[in-house]
Amino acid sequence: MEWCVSMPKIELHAHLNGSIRDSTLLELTKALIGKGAINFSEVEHIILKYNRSVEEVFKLFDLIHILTTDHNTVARITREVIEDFASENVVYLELRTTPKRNDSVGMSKRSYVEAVLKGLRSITSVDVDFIPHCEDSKTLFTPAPAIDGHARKRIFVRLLLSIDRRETTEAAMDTVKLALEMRPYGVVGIDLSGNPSIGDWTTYLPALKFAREQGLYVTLHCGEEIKNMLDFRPQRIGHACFFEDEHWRQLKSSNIPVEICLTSNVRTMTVPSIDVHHFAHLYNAKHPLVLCTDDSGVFSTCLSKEYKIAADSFGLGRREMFELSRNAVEYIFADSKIKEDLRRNFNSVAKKYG
Ligand code: 6MZ
Repeated sequence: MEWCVSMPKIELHAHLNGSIRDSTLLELTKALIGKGAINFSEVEHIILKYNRSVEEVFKLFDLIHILTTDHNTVARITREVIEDFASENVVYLELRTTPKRNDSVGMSKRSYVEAVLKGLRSITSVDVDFIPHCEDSKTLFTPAPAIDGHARKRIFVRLLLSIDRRETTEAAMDTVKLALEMRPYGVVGIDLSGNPSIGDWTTYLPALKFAREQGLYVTLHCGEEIKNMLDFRPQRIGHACFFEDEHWRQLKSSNIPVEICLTSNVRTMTVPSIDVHHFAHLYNAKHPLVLCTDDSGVFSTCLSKEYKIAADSFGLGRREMFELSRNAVEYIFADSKIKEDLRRNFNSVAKKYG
C-alpha cells in the first residue's frame, strides 16, 4: 500500500458531497439531531449498511445534502476533501459538484459555487493551484514543485459542475451558463450524473450541446442511454457499466477515456464482482482509462486504495500502476501548460517505480 500512497496520482472523478470525511458527516449529523430535519429511524439502516443498492446510495445523497447545503459547510467540505486528496499525493484533482439552490439559507447555484471557491482559497496546509494561468505566465507554483516524499504538498484543482438527472432543461442550461461565468475561477467542464433510473437524455442534450459549443469539456456518467451518450462523443465517460458488445465496439473506435471506479461499482453492485470488472478488458485492449474514487466518503475508499485494489485484483506491478497514473495526465481537462508541468513531475520520480 505504501507505494500506492507515495506515488503521484490524478483524480478525475470525485463528487464533492460523496467525498466527505466520516468524522465531518458524523459531526454535522449530530448537530441536526432533534431539530426535525431528519427522521433517523427512516435512514439509519442505509447509513449503517455496507453494500448499498444504487437506489439506496441516492437516498444517502439526499440525506447528505440536507446536512451540507449551506455556504459555510460547502466551503468546509471543499477544503477538507482537497486536503485529503493532497495528503495521499494526488497532484491533480478534478472535483465535481452539483450547484444547488437552497432558499432557506439564501443559497443560489452561483453562491453555492462561490462557497466552493471560498473553501479552495481557505486552504493553507498545502499549495493549491486552481486559477487558470495566462498563456505567458512562467511558473505555475512557487515554491518549486515537490510531488513525492515529504515536502510540502501541492495540488492542481479544477472544477466540473454537475447536472443532476432530476433537473429540467432550463436548470441544466443555468448550470452550463454558470460554468461559463466561472471559467476564470477554474471551472473547466460539465458532468452529467445522478440517479440513472431518473430522467431522459433529451432533457439535458441542449445544455450539453451548448456547453460543448462554448468550449467547456463534457464527461457523462455512462451506464444508461449508452448509445446516445457515445454518439454525443463526450471528452470522457464515467463508469461504462452495463455495456453490450456493440457499445464496447463503439467505445473502442471512439477512443473516449473511461473514468473507472472499482469500489463504487462493486459496492453498488453495478458489476457482480471485482474479478469480472471491465477494467481488465479495457486495460488489455490499451483503451485510455483512469482509476478514480467516485465517492471516497460514501464508499470508504481513497485513490491509493483503488490503485492497490487494481494491482492486487489484476496482477499489475508497480511499474504498470505508475504508467497508469502517468497516462491520466493526457485525459485531464486542463491546458497544455499544466499537462507539461505534470509530465515533468511524473518523469522526475519515474525511476522509483521502475
Ligand atoms: C451517479 C453520482 C454518483 O454533486 O452534491 N453522484 N451520480 N452515479 C454515482 N455513482 C454511485 N455518485 C455521486 O455530489 C453528490 C451527487 O453526485 C452524484 C449524485 O447526483 C449525487 O447527489 P454533489 O457534490
